[in-house]
Amino acid sequence: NITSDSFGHTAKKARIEDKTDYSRWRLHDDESRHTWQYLEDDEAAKEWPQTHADKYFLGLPLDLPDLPTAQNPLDAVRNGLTFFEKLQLPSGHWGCDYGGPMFLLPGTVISWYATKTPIPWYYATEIKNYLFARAHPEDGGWGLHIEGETSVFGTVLNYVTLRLVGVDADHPNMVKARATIHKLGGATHAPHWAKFWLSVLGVAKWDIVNPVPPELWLLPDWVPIAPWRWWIHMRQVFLGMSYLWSKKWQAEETDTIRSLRNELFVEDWDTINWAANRNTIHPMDNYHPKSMVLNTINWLLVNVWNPYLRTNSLAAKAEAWASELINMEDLNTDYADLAPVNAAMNLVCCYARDGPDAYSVRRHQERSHEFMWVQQEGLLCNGTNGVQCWDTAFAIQTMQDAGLTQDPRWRPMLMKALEFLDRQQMRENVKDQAKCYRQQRKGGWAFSNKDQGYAVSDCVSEALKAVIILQKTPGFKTLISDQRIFDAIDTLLTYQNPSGGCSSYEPQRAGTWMEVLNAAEVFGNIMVEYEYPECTTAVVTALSLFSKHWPDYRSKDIRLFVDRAVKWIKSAQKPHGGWYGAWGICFTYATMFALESLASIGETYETSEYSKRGCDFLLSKQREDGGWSEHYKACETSEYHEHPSGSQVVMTSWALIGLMKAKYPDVEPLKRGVKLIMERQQPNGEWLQEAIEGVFNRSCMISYPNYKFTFTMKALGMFAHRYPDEKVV
Ligand code: LAN
Repeated sequence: NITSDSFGHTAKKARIEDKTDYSRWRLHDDESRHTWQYLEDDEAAKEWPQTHADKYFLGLPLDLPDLPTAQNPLDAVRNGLTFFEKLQLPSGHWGCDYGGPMFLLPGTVISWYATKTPIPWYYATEIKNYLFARAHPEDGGWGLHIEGETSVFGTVLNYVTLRLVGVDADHPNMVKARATIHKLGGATHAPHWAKFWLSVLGVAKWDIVNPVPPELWLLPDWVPIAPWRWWIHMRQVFLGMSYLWSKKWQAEETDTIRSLRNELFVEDWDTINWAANRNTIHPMDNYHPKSMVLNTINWLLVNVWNPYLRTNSLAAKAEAWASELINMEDLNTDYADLAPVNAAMNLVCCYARDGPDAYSVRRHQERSHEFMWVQQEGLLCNGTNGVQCWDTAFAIQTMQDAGLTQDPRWRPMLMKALEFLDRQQMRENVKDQAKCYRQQRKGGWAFSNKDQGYAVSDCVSEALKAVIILQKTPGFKTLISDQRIFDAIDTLLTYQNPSGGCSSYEPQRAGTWMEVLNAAEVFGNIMVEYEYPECTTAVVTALSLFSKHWPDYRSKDIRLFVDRAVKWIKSAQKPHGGWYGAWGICFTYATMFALESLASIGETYETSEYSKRGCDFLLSKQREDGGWSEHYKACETSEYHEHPSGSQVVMTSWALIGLMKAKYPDVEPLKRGVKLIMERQQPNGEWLQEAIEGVFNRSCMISYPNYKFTFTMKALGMFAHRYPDEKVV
């Protein structure tokens, strides 16, 4: 029955309902490959009951009994763990909604539509519900991320998404959103990536897209701007984009696409001068205006290179090499791909290249479901295929900080977590690593899971620390041999930059001047790797912990590495005493890490000027109620901003952890923070979701829902451990 599919294109009207029955959703955990299943069949639903985790993620009542009121911080940790334990998934890890960015679901839905990937009515329905719930009440628009102000990027792409899944153009919410799009100047004012997706759909013409020439992939490796030197996310996005741009590939025209041409523009579609609008952009979307250099290059590409110099055979050669690189990315990840952005593009590339019935297309389609997540508002697209290794590593470390790893009460939970990390370690480098420009990864861990397979300096470090902690705790098996731990160390030691600092996926391959080629407009700092206090600290602390247990293995390399890394940390301190955070909001997050780095070489509040200034910075931001409350604006502006809604538990925990790492001597401010965290704990042991926690590329926020458990418990646990006799309540 074709009417039950949304994207067969033969169906007249796709099925879409008011809502789905939330008691039918189940999260399927296949060794950390997450897919949400909707059990329409009553028998099947009875045989597979909802777990606490399912209900929690879906926002359904858990009906858990109240726990005895915590009398001290350690009791609060135990209560928190009693709750958090229920969220551990069958394969041993923790997962969660990893939403926030508002451009991921559109990319995925457009890629499904363009490749005629059917989606069931319950997907269409909950995508609609999620986007309606997230539209800004005043203007019906969407921003770059869930807390961001309305932008053309967010509003155009999410409007298109709603129309594709079957929402009528005359639905009141759509009328309102459309008015906002028109007020902002229409879709001609959208940034590069939106123009790209609209052209793939055929809602815009390719002439409106600034050039994405695959020929760049043909540049010899020594050329300073060669794409292999770019930040991995940018070059993987550029890859698929360049292939489709070169082909000027377009989806089959449908009624909806024809209608969108009339809905999204202020001008009459047939009269739009596409090429003249390549650089049109609304100020709201122009976080990183294009450089003069890039504008000049684009002009030359459009007016000289493309019409006069670009031969068919050169284009074909470039497309062929791009296609091979796409293939390598797909095969190295079993079509999971680095993140949902390049996964969506690669799906369309495979469809264009291999045809609708190809295995490559089918496998992409299957794996795209692993990015989807259902929560109380509806269905969204996660930033990656999950947070598995990352959040599990923090959960384990929290137990250590609270001194609870030996408590038999938590043994089964921790054992399962350790077994998970054991199975998720990447035992080999990727095939033909050098050819596809990949970084060594043997012995490492990914942020999500080993299917995705990209080692990240801090993900390797946090997981390694977690493994060492448990394997050195009496009562735990040694699952990961010394040799496998040495493999992780060898890989970690490749991550240092000449400055001493560490970046994320790879050491830097070019200078930050490459940012002049940043064409995305909506993001900052995307073109190359930077050094990050977060990543640098994670590596420093992992190496230090390792050296305590294996003092002889590469001891000189490690000493040198740590020494240079901490020197870099010092050099990155801002005049106000804090550090800028790239992956969490913002100064509070990074200052916590930097203080830990300093402490790892014995520099603390009383012995080090750097540490003292870091602590003073944090203390100067403590609020009346004892908490901290940095706002995401800090990431955009590089200046501390207070959150208008007041103290946040995660932020408060980060500040407390930093202060305690630095051995800040006065217990009073710490007690006030601890008290706030304890007061916010619910009778069943949980903490409620507050403001968004994470960030990338300076402008886009992303949710880390498990932080309200792992970091709160870490702060409370550390406090309990250090001040066992202090009375807080
Ligand atoms: C992530 C998620 C995890 C994050 C940490 C481990 C927390 C960080 O310390 C290092 C960088 C890393 C791995 C990271 C990099 C960028 C990611 C993958 C993300 C923020 C999640 C989503 C984001 C990705 C770039 C989203 C797609 C957007 C593009 C601009 C391509």
